[in-house]
Amino acid sequence: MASAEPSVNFNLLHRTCKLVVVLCFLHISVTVFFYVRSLDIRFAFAQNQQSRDATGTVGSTIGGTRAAEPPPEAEAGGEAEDEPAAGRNLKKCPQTSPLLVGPLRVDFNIPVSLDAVEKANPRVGPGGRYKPKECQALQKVAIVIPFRERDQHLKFWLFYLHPILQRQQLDYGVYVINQDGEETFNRAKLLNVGYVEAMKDYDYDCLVFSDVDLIPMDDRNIYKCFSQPRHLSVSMDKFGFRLPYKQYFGGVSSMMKDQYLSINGFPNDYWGWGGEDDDIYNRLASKGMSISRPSGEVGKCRMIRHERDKQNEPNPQRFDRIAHTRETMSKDGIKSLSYKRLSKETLPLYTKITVDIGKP
Ligand code: UDH
Ligand code: NGS
Repeated sequence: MASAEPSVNFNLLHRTCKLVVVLCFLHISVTVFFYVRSLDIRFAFAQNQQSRDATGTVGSTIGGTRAAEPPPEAEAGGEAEDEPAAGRNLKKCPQTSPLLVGPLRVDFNIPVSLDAVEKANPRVGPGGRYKPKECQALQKVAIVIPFRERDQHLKFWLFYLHPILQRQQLDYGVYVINQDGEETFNRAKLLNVGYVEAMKDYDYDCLVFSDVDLIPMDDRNIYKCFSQPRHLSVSMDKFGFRLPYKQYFGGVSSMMKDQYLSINGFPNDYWGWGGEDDDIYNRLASKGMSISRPSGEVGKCRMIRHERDKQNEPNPQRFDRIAHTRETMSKDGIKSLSYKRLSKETLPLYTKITVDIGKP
């Protein structure tokens, strides 16, 4: 008996020590894992706020100033007129931009000021216009945002999207279509106005329609047009990074000018929330078009959380209307659009067009 006791104690001690070593190992592994992951995220975040030229030179724009940059006026981005890029003997940009960085961190808890966004994007010209100086962009893209009283969301949109769009080597302009007054909101009609107003500025061949509160989480999700209409916001955080239903066409979408015109644009008669995106889907389907989409991985995006806006209650007529798209689409659309433009402001990061679009 006397000789058994120390051996029991020793076994116990030995097991306890083993357990402590295993726990320490686990603790260190978890710490290292999260540390490495945070480095990844920080790196991706930094990348999003950088723009690179075609030679691969990186100019950091965090916090504003950029080293060794030519002054903004020497850049091609600010030109409002259709300057012949071919005349400058520029080669076409490649199908896949070499400047893309892939997944991005998107965080809405950081302070963003328009001044800082402006400083961080010196190549973006008045009205939110840009075109690459290193090559001739493959498409001229008008980005149209329906808008009313979402200034905080717009700041985030500009902060995240300008660096992304430049890395995508697009020739683009940003159009914020601001609904004047207090009447019920009408998203699709504002998008039609955006089409008309953007075309007055430049010979755009592609339209991207984006809600102001949606930010892509991967710059490989190219804000351009494809041989079929494109749905870009396919994998939203609020839907658990899934498509809510197969026909869903809301959030961010793109269409070539001729695709848009072939469906008579969008309906003007959806006042309030819901259904207008389903009507657009019905229009496209009725003309035999299909929807092109990026993969779920590339199409990930975040929505800025918000409450329902004033004067944008669910539209009780929406179900009836989407049941009759085929009958109504030839009468209600871009051909029958009427509105009054109240102002056009060519601001440093976007063009703001304020309109009276009437009421239901
Ligand atoms: N929009 C405005 N101002 C408005 C209403 C809409 O700018 O007053 C624009 C904006 O670009 C927005 C888009 O129209 O991203 C789509 O409108 P929405 O915000 O009504 O659509 P969403 O599906 O929200 O984002 C629906 C209400 C969610 C309520 C959630 C309550 N927790
Ligand atoms: C559908 C709406 C769409 C809307 C989608 C997602 O039910 O307009 O939900 O809405 N269609 C109808 O109501 C007929 S969301 O969850 O983003 O608010 O886009």
